[in-house]
Amino acid sequence: MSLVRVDIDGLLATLTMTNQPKRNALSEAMINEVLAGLDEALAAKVRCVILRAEPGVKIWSSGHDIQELPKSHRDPLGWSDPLRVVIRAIEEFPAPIIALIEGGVWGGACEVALACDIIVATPDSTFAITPAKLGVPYNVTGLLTFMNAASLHTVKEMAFTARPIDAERALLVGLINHLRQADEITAFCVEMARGIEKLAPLAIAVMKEELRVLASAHSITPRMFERVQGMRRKVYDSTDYEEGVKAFKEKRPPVFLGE
Ligand code: YXS
Repeated sequence: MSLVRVDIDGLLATLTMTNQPKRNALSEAMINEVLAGLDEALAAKVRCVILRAEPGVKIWSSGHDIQELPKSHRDPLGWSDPLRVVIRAIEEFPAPIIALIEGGVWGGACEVALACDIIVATPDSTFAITPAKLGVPYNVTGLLTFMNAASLHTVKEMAFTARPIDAERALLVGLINHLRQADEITAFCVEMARGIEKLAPLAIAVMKEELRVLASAHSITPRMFERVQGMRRKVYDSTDYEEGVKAFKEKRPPVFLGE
């Protein structure tokens, strides 16, 4: 069964995540289909992509597939982790990607949505940064995605409380571009895409890459990076990390002991 439907209509590609039984959890298989969809869109020389779930869903995506997180003693968000790969693919795709959001967006899926270029959401959408719920030491470039999408205080509140924020608050803090009702959001996003199609694709592609380079331009010395990586290792080696993943699998609240 395919996990992502790809529809190419002229210069617009729509990628629809279709694994509602697992709440569109970002498994390696799901991510590989998103990557294949982006490759198909690139080959078709599309000028805009819409990334969405099926209309009317309650959950856009429940984030990284927790069943695929390493049990312990291995970075859960290393360079080649599928979530990291798809974030980079979205950021480097040479045309705008519109995230059409309905329902809850959780954890790594929140980063996927925010890595897109334009975010349009329905009023029932929510956005949650969830590492603290699982004991996951989020990675530096992942946190930078969030920092580029909202103020530091907003990111800290979302990360330290792990509580979802609603679409109205997300619009207020600049996390999303537009709020649209469920019965008009698709037409709104398609209309925006059709407008982008009429503009100069080379100019847009180079501005997208310039903005990516500028947004990622933060000085961090090798010593600082190694120090942070060492701190992260203590977390993914911790019993708290193991407890977070285990509690989810056992469908119970985690008990974190800070060790
Ligand atoms: O019991 P079955 O086999 O039907 O499977 C259930 C869930 O286990 C499964 N599922 C997931 N499987 C793997 N990874 C997930 N992230 C995930 N989410 C859900 O899907 C089936 C239906 O789920 P259920 O019964 O809970 O649905 P619901 O409608 O009652 O609740 C939907 C959610 C999204 C509120 C609930 O599933 C949930 O809280 N999921 C986890 C959300 C979350 O914490 N995501 C963060 C994943 S870790 C991540 O993204 C990063 C590493 S980090 O944490 O650092 O941000």
